Amino acid sequence: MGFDRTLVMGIVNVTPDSFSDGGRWATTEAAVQRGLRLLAEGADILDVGGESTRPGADRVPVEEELARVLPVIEQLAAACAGLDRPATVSVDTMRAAVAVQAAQAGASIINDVSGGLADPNMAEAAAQTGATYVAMHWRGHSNIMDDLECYDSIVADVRSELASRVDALLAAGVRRDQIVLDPGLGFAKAGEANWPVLAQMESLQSLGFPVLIGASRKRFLGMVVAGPDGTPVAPAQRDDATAAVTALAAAQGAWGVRVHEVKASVDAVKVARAWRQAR
Ligand code: PMM
Repeated sequence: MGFDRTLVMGIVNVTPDSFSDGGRWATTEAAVQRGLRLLAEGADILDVGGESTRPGADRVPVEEELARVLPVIEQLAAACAGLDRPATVSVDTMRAAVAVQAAQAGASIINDVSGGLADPNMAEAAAQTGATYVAMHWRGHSNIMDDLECYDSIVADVRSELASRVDALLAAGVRRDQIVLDPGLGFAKAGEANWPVLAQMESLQSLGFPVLIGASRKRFLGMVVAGPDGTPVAPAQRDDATAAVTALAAAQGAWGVRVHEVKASVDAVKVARAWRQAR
């Protein structure tokens, strides 16, 4: 997709247990309605996921994941095609089989939080579909990721681990122009550790690929806007902080931001664009 401004990816979690909106859009109909609402608010991409990656989550059987995402993708892809502006659907999955079937159902982006590490067939699936492929920084599944937070230098380590993923993807036949990188905020990264990754985004951008940022409602944002007693605010009260990250990420030239509430981020992108153009 075009890159003259930061794209806003709206989250459509078809899951009963995601950390910030679990259960709210768990049926096909509710998820489709949610996606249509986000499109009306200006989303460029609808990211449909059927497996929660919240810390501690267990895996969902593949049949269950397919049953959750495919009908939603089909309907939302049709809705995108009927718009008078470009918009598209992505599938948030770590499974090659789900990625391939989602692409057949109309998804044009594969958003893999494991960067190809969770499923040995994923790189080949990405190559075969030709879809845009988001490779996120990841060290292990949600049930163990809190134990994998050991870094020499978090910014340099994320960059070099993603560079290795890029090498593996290219070797499997994925084209360079398919690849988008994501530092994986909150994934094997606790609280404060996320800030240097965000603030030094240019380190990741220097690999030469578009960068997607997924800060929306994450705990480190809840901590930064916490009240005097230091208790993080609840996920649904982190949207203003999320929009602030969108503005900063867009000003820094991020390819996209993945967010729960689209409207504020669409406006934040416009602000950042006007700001950049006036420089
Ligand atoms: N975060 C979550 C899920 N999918 N995908 C990408 N590319 N980047 C992210 O940071 C990311 C993701 C977890 O958040 P959610 O449970 O609110 O969807």
